[in-house]
Parts: sequence; structure tokens; C-alpha cells
Amino acid sequence: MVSITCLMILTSVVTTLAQTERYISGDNMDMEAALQFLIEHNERAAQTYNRMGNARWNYQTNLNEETKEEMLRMTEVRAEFVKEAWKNATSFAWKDLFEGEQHEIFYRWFKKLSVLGSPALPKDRLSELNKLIADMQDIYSTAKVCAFESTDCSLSLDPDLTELLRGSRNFDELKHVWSQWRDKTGKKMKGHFLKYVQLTNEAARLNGFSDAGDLWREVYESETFVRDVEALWKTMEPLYQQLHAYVRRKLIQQYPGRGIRADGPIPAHLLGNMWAQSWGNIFDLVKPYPDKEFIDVTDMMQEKKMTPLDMFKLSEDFFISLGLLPMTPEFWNRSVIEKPKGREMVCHASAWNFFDRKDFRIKMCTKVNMQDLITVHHEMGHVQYYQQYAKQPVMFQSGANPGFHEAVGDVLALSVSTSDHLRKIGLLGDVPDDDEADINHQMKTALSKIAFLPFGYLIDSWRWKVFSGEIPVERLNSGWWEHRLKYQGLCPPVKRTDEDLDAAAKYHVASDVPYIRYFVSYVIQFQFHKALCKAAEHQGPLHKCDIYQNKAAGQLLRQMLRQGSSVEWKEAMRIVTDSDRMDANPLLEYFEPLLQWLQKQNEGEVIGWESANPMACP
Ligand code: X8Z
Ligand code: ZN
Repeated sequence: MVSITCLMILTSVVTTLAQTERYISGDNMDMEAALQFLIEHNERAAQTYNRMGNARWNYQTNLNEETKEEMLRMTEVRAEFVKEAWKNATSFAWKDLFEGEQHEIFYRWFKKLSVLGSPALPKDRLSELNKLIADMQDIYSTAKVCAFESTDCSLSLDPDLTELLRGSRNFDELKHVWSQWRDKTGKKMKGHFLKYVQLTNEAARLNGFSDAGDLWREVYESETFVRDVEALWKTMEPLYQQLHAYVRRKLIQQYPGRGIRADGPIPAHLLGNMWAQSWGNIFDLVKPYPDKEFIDVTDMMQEKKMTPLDMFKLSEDFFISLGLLPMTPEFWNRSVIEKPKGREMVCHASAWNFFDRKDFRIKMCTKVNMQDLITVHHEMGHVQYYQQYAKQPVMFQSGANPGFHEAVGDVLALSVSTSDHLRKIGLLGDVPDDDEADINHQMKTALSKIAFLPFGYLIDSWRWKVFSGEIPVERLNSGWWEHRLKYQGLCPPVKRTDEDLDAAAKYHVASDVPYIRYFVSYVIQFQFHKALCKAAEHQGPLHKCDIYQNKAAGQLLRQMLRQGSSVEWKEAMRIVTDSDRMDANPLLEYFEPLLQWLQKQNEGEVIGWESANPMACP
């Protein structure tokens, strides 16, 4: 008999399953054993993931040999645990064990347990894989480069290079750091990466998938996923190309005589960001109405002497205003929100769940500027999701799909960055709110949201092909630049070869983090924004909607968040949007005024780019 205490735990973890007892008290011993297993597994999983989380946290916030060793040791402990759980889970005939309402939830639970992942590898190969990933992350996070025409070789990505890419308008200086960063990261990891591809593929195949890309796509629970994302991209591509043509023209004006062609790709180092993934930092160069006053939010934040803590409090306030949860005391005590002195850390922002329902943290080397204010909301969105689904079984404590997890904070940030809201919180001066100001504002948003789309798509489009072998190992970098040219219309300012590995100069490639989640997020966040604005009874164009303080919108969002991954993402999406498909139309609707404006500006302009040598700018 399943004990009463266990039963209580089960009913509390599966809040929706009030009637479980009725099923267990029957004489189906297999079912009873299966439930007993789930209860025990859930408890041990929470403990194991908590210990793993702590070891990873200690390592990532203090990179050294000791913390690394402990982290790798814990990775082995976790792998053993996952393997044992997998063995136990697959010993049950779980597919036919349950009936009725219970079938769906327990089927889903067992299904998650029956995918083993990388622990399918023999022990020594698994250790090798984990060590490779840690080494790549180390190289990435501790890389230093030399300043332009200087002997100072101590520049780190965060904050030095990020700031330099943001502010410098010196073509040659930008080119220098752009190529240095790739020499000191991607190129150094080539050997690691090749072995990593082999081992992740081997693990995927041992799990019954055709390659690692196939395994990565499994969380999207859709046979048509690859086709769907391509179709979404095709719908949005014309808008991107309009933006690209307009920005290219402005860059030709800014950098005359530098060979940027009016019908060619844009050199990748001029867009205000190391990977040219978001272009907000060159707003000053492309501002549609330059004479129109546009008080820069960053200037305002710095003038007001805002601190990183202020930024986090501001973001928390927005969540609370919707009736969502405040951060826990553990969050405020244990998060690291500024770059510590005297030790190396992984500065790439991240949010952490420690699986004890109260310990959630953010690790971020926050700078006081608008972009980081948006990132703070992004990270807090992850934490809000963790908190909302904390009562679910551990196996359901994840996003409906990874794109959902990335979208939560961004949805709120879409409201935060409206001019009305920024004015409300004192971060935008009293500029007149007319059509010209509106287009200025839309341009600023498009530089981060629209410019990102092809980048969000191409990283995994490239990795899927690397995993499947469609891009052969001797053409990794050629394949990368073919994707950069095809989707983003970019070319490298310094000639590339297949000795380089420029994809691995990006955090998520060096750190084994799938990326298509961000593309999905950038599409569905506009679907969520539209649905929440409807719930808030917003009148007027979508880009002017601010859901601040609207409890109806908050309530709707909460209903979705608390499900975690206990339901299919299509069902989760239906809770908020009445639709169960990814749909680019809300995004297009949001940017409609800018699209109209761009089309007028670009009359007579070449839209798109002629084919070119992908490995060097003309
Ligand atoms: O990695 C992130 C977040 C952490 S999940 C800071 N983002 C992507 C990136 O920086 O490349 C957010 C947007 C895209
Ligand atoms: Zn994120």
C-alpha cells in the first residue's frame, strides 16, 4: 500500500490530481508501484538537482580548478541518478498503465523519464563530453584581448568589449576587436568542438534519435517544427530586409569609402554588438527623425544614478503590479547582480532554480543601461516561471517549451519599453508624442527585435546541419558564413578560413545551449503581448499597449505559467492566446507603422543583397 504521507506528497505535487487515491486503492499493484516510484523519484530528483545547481553555481560564479572539479563530480552523480531513474521508469509498462484523466499526466511524466540524454554514453565518454563543455565555457568566459594599437591585453568581453562595440565608431578599432575576439575564443575551441559534436551525436543515437539536432528538437513536440520555423522566418523576412536596406544606407553614410556596397551585405562589426544580433546601440546612426528630441533611456538611468539593484527592484515591481509573485528573500540574498572583483565568472546572464521552492537566483554582470534593464526583466521572467511552477513535480518544472521560458520576461519588457511607461517611471523626458516620435521609438525596438530574428534562426539552423553531417566537418566555418550571409545579409570584415570557428565565439555554442528557443520566443512573445493586451482591454495600436498594474492580464499569464511543462505547449498557448500555433502576425501588426515608413524610405533602394563571397566582405 502506498503510505498516506506519500499520497499526500503526490497529491500536493500533482495539484490537479485530487482523485489519485481512488485509483491507488484499487488492486492494481503495478500502478501502485509506479506511483510509489514517481513519488520517491520526485523527492530524490529535487535533492540531486539542488546539489547539482549549487555545484554549478559555485563554479560559474567563481571559475577555478577546484570549483570546476566539484562541478564535474556532481555532474557524474547526477548522471548516475538519471540513469537509475531511467532504468526504473522503463521497467514499467507505463504506456498502458493508467486510464482516463490520469493517463495523460502520468504518461507525460513517464515519457520524460524515459529519455535518458547524455548519460546514455559510457562513463568515460560522458566525462570526456562534460569536460569538453566546461573547457569551452572556460575559454569563452575568461578570454582576454588586446586593445587597438595598444599593449594592453586585458580586455574582457564583459564589460570592456561590449562597451567598446556599443560606443566606438572607429571602423578599424571595431574590426580589430571583432577579429581578436574570434581568435581568442572560437578558433581556440575548434578541436574541442569537433569532439563535442561526435560525442553529443553518439549520445543522441544511443537514445534512438538520428543525431543531436533531432534530440534537441524533441522538446517542441511537433513533427513539423523545422518546416514551421522556416515558414515563420519567410513571413518576417521582408520586414527584416527593409530594416537591413535602411541601416545599410545609413552605415554607408557613416563609413564612406569603406567599400560597403549599396546592394551588398553589411560588414558584421558595425552594428553595435559583437555578434550583430541586436542593433540597438547604433540607434544614433539610424534615427529616423534625428532632430526630434529622443531622450535616451540609458542617459536618463545614469543621470538618476540608478544602481543594478534599482533595476531589479523596478522589474520586480512590474511583476507584482500584475498580481504575480515577488522575489524570495533567498533570491535577494544569494543572487550575484554585479561582476565581482578578484575572480573570474561566467558573465553571460542566467536565472537559476534550486528546486526547493524558495531558492531562486540570477547571475548577471549588470551595467546601468537600457539594454541591461530589458535583460533584467528577461531574467526575472525566468525566475517568475520557476516560482509559478514550483509546486509541479520536478519533471514538469520547465517551460511549456524552451521558447516559452525565454518569452515571459520579454513580454513584460514590451510594456516597459513603451514611451508611456518609460515616461511614467521617469526614464523618458517630456518629449511630444507624435507620429515622428512614434517612428523613432519603433525603430529603436526593431533594432533589437527585428534585427535579432535571422540570428535567432541561423545558429541552430547551422548546428542542426553540423550535427546531421549536412555541413561536413571541414566546412564548419564556410557553412557558418553562408548562413550569416543568407539570413542576416552580413559579411566578415576580416577574411575567414575553415581554420576559424566563428560560431563558437558565441556563448551558447561554446556552452552547449540550444538557440532556436530565442527565435521561438521572439515570435510568440508578440502573440502573448497581444493576448494580454486584449485581456487588459487595451485600445489603440499594439505597440502602445502597457499592461502595467493590470490584474486580468497577470491572472491569464499566471494560469499558463503554473502549468510548467505538465501540458503540451500547444495547450499552454491556448490558455493565453486562443491559438495553438506559432504565429508571426502579432509581430507584424506591432511593427506595421515602421514597415510602412521603411518602404517609403527605401523606394529605389536595393532590397536584399547580391550573392557574394561569404568568407570576406567585398
Ligand atoms: O542568452 C540570453 C539571455 C539568457 S537566457 C541573456 N539571450 C540570448 C543571447 O544573449 O544571445 C537573450 C536574448 C538572446
Ligand atoms: Zn533567457
